[in-house]
Amino acid sequence: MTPTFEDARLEPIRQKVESGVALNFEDGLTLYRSPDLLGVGWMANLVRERLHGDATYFNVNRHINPTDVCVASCRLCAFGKRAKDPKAYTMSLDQVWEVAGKGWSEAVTEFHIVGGLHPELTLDWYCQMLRGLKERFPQVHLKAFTMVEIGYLAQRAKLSARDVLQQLRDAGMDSLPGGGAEVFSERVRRIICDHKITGEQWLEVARTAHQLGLHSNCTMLYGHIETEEDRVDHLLELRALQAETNGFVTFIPLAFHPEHTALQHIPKTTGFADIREIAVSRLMLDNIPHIKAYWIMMTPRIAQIAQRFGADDLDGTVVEEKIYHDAGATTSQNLRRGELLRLIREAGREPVERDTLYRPVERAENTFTVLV
Ligand code: V47
Repeated sequence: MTPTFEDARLEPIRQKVESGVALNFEDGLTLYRSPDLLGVGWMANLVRERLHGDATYFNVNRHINPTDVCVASCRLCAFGKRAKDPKAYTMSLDQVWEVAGKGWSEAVTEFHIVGGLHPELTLDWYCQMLRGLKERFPQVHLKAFTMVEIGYLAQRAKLSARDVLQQLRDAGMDSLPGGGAEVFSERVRRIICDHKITGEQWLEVARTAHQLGLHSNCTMLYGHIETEEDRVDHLLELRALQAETNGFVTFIPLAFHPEHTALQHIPKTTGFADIREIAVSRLMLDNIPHIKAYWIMMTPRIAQIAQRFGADDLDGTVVEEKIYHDAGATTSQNLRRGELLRLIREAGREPVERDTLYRPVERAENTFTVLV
């Protein structure tokens, strides 16, 4: 049954959504500005169910952050530290491999590996790290390094991003996470992350990775100094690259957490804004298969509701998350598998455990099989 929307401006958008026509810049702004969250969410849910039915995906993963030493000093970040900071840490290769082994009882299918832009760790060090992980955990998918880390490694090694990606892939990198995209607007980047690669460079590294056959995720950091126009532009840039490469698997909207950052005067996002962001991204990114409600960032409560507003993925068990917790996230550092199942079933969705590339995973005790 089609409801009557409170906001009549949504009607022409509904017609486009129902007939599968891509939404434009103006539509994006209308979706951001309409107070009719239920109307926006109804359309996003339609697209979500068209693509995935009742399935909500999750995975059992572990985050590994080998170092928080970072040359970039981004205002948005509470994680990165200067090398001289007494609180900074850098793991040895043995420590990375040891940390990876903790939590093995849950039989993780993915290591999500990201870290600071360390001025001394070499490309060879990272390749050894990957090879060591593959030797010890051959079944585990290595989703590693943001486009920003790839750009920095290329600059330091005086190689092209393509060469760096190829060396890392040969050493065991299976795909790339979506971080570091922030908002592509130059004006915004100058203020929140002026030492990072530009938006254009982020997209170029992603293009190259996809051309090499590597899949990646993509993100947008919202709720700081960006405008609604900046957000729509960002989503449209991602959609355009996806039309070219088809390499993005999942989009993850990331709410800015201001605590302990240089932007701590900015208020936190609200539940309304977080849910709207999920819905608008589902509607604008019609060619990206999955929209993730990252519970660490949104809280399990909001992530659960997001399953009825466009999201089809809750990420995973995420053992030991650091980036959001350094920025004041109050969520637990991990969710057991059983708790994720409850969040999904209670929302009337069907839990599907997946691997990184969304192949279903079947479990027996502490082992798993990826069904191909
Ligand atoms: O790159 C950093 C953002 C990202 C803050 O690909 C912050 O599956 C909010 O990319 N407040 C890391 N955000 C997280 C990320 C991610 C998470 C889950 C899944 C995937 C995936 C990727 O978090 C960073 C940056 O964009 N970030 N500091 C902060 N204070």
